[in-house]
Amino acid sequence: MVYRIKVVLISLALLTMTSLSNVQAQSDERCFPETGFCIAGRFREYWESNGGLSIFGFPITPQQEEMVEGKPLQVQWFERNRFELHPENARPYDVLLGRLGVTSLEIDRQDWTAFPTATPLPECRYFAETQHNICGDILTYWRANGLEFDGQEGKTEAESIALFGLPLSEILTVTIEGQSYNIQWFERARFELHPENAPPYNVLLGLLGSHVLQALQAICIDFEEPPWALGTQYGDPVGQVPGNIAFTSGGVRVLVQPFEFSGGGGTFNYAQIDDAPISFSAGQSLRLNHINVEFDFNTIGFSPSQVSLDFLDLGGTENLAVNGNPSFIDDIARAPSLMAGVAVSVNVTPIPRGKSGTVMLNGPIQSFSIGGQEFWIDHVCISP
Ligand SMILES: [Ca+2]
Ligand SMILES: [Ca+2]
Ligand SMILES: [Ca+2]
Repeated sequence: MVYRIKVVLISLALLTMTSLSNVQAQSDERCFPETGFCIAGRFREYWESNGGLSIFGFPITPQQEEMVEGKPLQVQWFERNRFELHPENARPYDVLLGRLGVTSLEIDRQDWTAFPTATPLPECRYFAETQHNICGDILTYWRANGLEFDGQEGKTEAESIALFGLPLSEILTVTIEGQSYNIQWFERARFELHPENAPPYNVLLGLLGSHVLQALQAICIDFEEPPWALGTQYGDPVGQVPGNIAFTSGGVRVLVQPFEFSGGGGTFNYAQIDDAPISFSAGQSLRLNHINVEFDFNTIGFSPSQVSLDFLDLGGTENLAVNGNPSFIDDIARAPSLMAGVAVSVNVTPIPRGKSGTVMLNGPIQSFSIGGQEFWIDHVCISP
């Protein structure tokens, strides 16, 4: 996982350099100060003739070569989708869109085939292929937009399907960044209902391109073999002292540090690659037993704006520090919501004997450290 992501990061850096020289050669480019990227050539024509900003969003990368299913392709990412250039295909199939609804659900570890299916509802369009309806304002928006294939005014159903794909869910109520929304998943889009807005802004498309690109650029540390052997220890039992580097992964240096008690005083025991007694993430994890681990991002080549991790807490107290700003919290669930200018949110699921959950940090993060006693962490993901 880490290896693949490093390759993507390196290739993005190289391609950014290549594309700068390409940009100067393009005469038909249209640039967007909002993101600092430009569109040109066939991608510009496609973006402009098939819905533009509301459908695809701003460009968030240059046009660049990327490996797609083992083949080098010209690709450009937008806030809401990804364009691939296929010059071997006749128009309009020389530009293909990513299936970012499906990819986004995979990244969020949601199985769309497990969403509740439905029978046909009155005044809705029902797709037997996926057993879902499209209704109301979403149906109006879905029908009004599409890829312009036939040159005739208006959108045929085939044109709408080519742009959005088939529905993968009924309308679902979900929480996005603390707000509750009614949404519906399609193969290439997430429709969001905004009844507070006047049409056509009462239906908005989710920023799936941004979400998927951020996940691809993330460095995730999962504590799996290789390189981590079950039972590997760090800290006092292997002769390490506070400030020693336990390991480096994806350029992230991870140091061992003393655990501190709420009432003062500290201890320096051990961390261990472990099979947690209760499943909470996937595979092996890192057990923290009276020790802190500090993740240092000063050598990874970008400054993270988001860090997330899974945890299992079966007792004792926790420490959490962000950018060197410590908090000797009794319980990870009571972490302050703001630390050193970084928003901290902790999602908790009660389980027998304790709790599991996720910690999410959003803001400029140079480092963070975390520790506990009967405390495990896994799937530490660091995103630009
Ligand atoms: Ca048409
Ligand atoms: Ca793991
Ligand atoms: Ca605890």
